[in-house]
Amino acid sequence: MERPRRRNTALLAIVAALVVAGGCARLRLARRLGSAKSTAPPPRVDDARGSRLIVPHLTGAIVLDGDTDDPGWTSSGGPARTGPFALPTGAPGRPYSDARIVWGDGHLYVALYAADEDIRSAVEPHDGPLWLGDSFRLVFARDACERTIDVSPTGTVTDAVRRAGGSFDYSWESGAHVSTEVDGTVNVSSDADEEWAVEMAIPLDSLEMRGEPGEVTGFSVRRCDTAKDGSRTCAGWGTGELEFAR
Ligand SMILES: [Ca+2]
Ligand SMILES: [Ca+2]
Ligand SMILES: [Ca+2]
Repeated sequence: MERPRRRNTALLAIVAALVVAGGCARLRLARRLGSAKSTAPPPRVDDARGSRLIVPHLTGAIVLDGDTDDPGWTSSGGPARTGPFALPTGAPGRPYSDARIVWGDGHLYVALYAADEDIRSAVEPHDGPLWLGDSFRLVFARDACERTIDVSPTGTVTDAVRRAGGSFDYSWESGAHVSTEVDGTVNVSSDADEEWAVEMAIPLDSLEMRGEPGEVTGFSVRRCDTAKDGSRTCAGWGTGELEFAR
């Protein structure tokens, strides 16, 4: 019997980026002027420089439909690849996950893949605690600002920013366009699922990036999974850096 296949496309409005970008910019300006509080904790930025992914520029079109058969993903010189996500011990994560990344047209394009025999998605609204279910988390760290984007199998996004190690501000909006494809039945554990995937485009403006060759951002990506027996595993790539190919 053919497995049910479901696609969910959630296009999120590109809003409010300038408000938050201004916040980080203000912090940098304050530091230049010597008025930033010296008691602020050090930022969690680029604390491990051992791994750097060189991210190629887009070489073809990408349509956000959950499938990664677009020229932008498949053409020669194709995307940067994290390879299989690993556990904190360095051992390969199970179930398998990986990420592919390219940049261009003012966006960072990310394809996320998750093998999963029991897909569980937190039934939460935008900016809710998606990490209670299966989910990916992308973290971008630049200029004392850490931006996190969580995405669920059903394409819901929770995004937040924190400055200089402070608390997360969920009013920040990444403006990420997200499409997912699910091969299985979400939140039905009585059958065997296969996988889910995310295709997303993150406006570089919202990451305070200009979209120029040689630009670098701190980056990590993690996927947490709840298995059929209820056990929980998180595996990922980074903390490392992304560098836009020159
Ligand atoms: Ca596609
Ligand atoms: Ca799962
Ligand atoms: Ca948000």
